[in-house]
Amino acid sequence: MCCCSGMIWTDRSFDRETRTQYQFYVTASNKRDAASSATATVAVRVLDDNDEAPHFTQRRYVFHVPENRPAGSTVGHVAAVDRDLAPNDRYGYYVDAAAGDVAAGALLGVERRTGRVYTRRPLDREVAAQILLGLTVRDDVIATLHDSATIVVQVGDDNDETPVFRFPTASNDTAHVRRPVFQFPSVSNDTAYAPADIRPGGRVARVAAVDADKGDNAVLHYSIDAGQFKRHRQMKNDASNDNELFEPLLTRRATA
Ligand SMILES: [Ca+2]
Ligand SMILES: [Ca+2]
Ligand SMILES: [Ca+2]
Ligand SMILES: [Ca+2]
Repeated sequence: MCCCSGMIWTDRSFDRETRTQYQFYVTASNKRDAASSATATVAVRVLDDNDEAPHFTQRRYVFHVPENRPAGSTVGHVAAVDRDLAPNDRYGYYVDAAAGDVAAGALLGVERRTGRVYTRRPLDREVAAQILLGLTVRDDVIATLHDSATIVVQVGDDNDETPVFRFPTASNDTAHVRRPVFQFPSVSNDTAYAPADIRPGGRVARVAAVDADKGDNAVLHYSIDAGQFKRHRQMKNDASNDNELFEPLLTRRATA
């Protein structure tokens, strides 16, 4: 403070987000009569400048959503904080195409004002069980004031995959019993073989199917289609018959 002019100046910059007001006393006294003086209070209020970037409340958000939900379904919400005063505290959320998975922007979106993360199309767990999406939050006026975060979306399984047979297949659906052949059942890509002298209860062939779903949705149950079975000969125990005893014994059916 200049003792002659009364001018007050500062020797440092203010930061409104650190301190919004300063208060101090000033005294004016007669140069020739020090006893003649007056005191006043000076308050300095710091005005806001848009110098704060919005910051996400988390660096990484993890959301869980079932597959096959319709487009527009809510996945979760993100949030950010800008310490400036209005209107310097306004910001928007955007998908960062340069971060996250390549196709993530086609699957997920974010509402600019609310931070609601939503699906752009039904998700398919069998295509992508986890999706990484990059997000940016940016000051409405000063684009260099921004922050970024990663969204991890775990896609829950729906029982939407049907079992697929590996054996038998459409072009290969026969189990043969012949003699003389192997002494134990075996499975190849062409035919399942079993010994001709097999007894009731003996193992003839093994069918196999796979299901692309997860957990209980992929547990398979095998059954014989009784209607098809009846149209074919029953298995014989006569070892002298070296022809095929039955074909096809097994018709395809697996459920999950
Ligand atoms: Ca500020
Ligand atoms: Ca700001
Ligand atoms: Ca599924
Ligand atoms: Ca399934």
